[in-house]
Amino acid sequence: MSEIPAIANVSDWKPQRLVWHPIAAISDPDGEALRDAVRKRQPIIVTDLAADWPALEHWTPESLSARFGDHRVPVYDASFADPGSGYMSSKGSMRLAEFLERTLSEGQDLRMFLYNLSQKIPAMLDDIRIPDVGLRFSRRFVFSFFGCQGSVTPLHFDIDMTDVLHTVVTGRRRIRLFSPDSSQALYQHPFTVRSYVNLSQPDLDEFPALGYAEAYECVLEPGQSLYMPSGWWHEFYYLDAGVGVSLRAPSPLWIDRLKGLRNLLIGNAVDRLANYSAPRRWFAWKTRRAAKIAAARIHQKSNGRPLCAEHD
Ligand SMILES: O=C(O)CCC(=O)C(=O)O
Repeated sequence: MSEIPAIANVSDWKPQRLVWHPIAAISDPDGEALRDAVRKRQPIIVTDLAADWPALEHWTPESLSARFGDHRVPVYDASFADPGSGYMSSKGSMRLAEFLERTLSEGQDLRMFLYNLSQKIPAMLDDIRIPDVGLRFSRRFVFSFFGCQGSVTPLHFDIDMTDVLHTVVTGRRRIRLFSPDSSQALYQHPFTVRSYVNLSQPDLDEFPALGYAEAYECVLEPGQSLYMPSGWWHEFYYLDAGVGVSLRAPSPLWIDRLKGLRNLLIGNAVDRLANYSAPRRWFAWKTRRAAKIAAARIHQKSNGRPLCAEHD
C-alpha cells in the first residue's frame, strides 16, 4: 500500500468548527419534488408522503404488543457502537411485547436494528404504503428500527449503497447527514462503512479534516420521510422513543451498485476476518490509516483543491 504524506502544520487554514446546514422540508403528496431530488442526488424531507399510512395510527406499543407480541426479535444495546468483534452482533433476543415494554415504556437502552418486516412480520406491511417516486423500492427488504429515548444509531453509510427513504412512524429523530464526498473528512475506517468521530463534541484539533465535511442536520417528526441518496452518511439520535421504517431501492447510479457489491464482498469480508483474528490491532491500524488519508486530503486542500463541495 502506498505511503500517504503527512503534513506538519495545519493551523493556518484549518476550519474552526463544523458547520451544520439544514435539509429542505417540503410538502410533496404526489412525490414530484422527491423525484427531482432523486435525479439530483440530494437529500430531502417530505412532510406528508406517508400521510395515508395506517401505521401512524396503529403502531402504538399496546397495539403492536397485542398483534405481534409473541414474535421473538433480536435486540441491540449501546455496545453496538463499540469497535471490534461486537460490531453488528445482537445482545440476544426476546418477545416483541417484552422489548416494547422495556424499551418504549421503561426507557431501557435496547434497540431493534435493521429488522426486516417483509420476512419477519409481513402483516405489518399492510400498514405502510410504497410510494411511486421513480425508485424501485424492494418489497423484500422493508426494515424497521425501534429505539428508546436517547439511543443512537452511530455514524455510517449503508453498505449496499442503496437509496433509502426513511419514515418516522412514532417519536422524533435528530438526523445528521454528510455527503459521500465527506468520507475522508469523517475519518472513515478503511474496509468499513463506519466513522468514529464524535459529532456532539467535534474535536478539530484531533480531527482537523472534520471541519471540511459537508454537514447537514434535521429533526424528523412522526409522519415525515427523509430521502437519503446512496452513500450518504447518517447518524440517528432518538429524541423520543419510537419506530421508523426504511424503504430501500437500488441506486440509479451503476457505479454505486458496484461499490455496494465491493463493500459487501470484499470490505466486509476482510473486516470480519481481521476483527475476528486481532480486533484491537485491526482497529488501531484502521484509525491510523484513516488519519493518514484525512491528512492527505487536507494537504490537497491546502494546495488549493477543495476537499468537498463548498457552500454559499
Ligand atoms: O432509524 C435508525 O435508527 C437508523 C436508520 C438507518 O440507518 C437506515 O435506514 O439506513
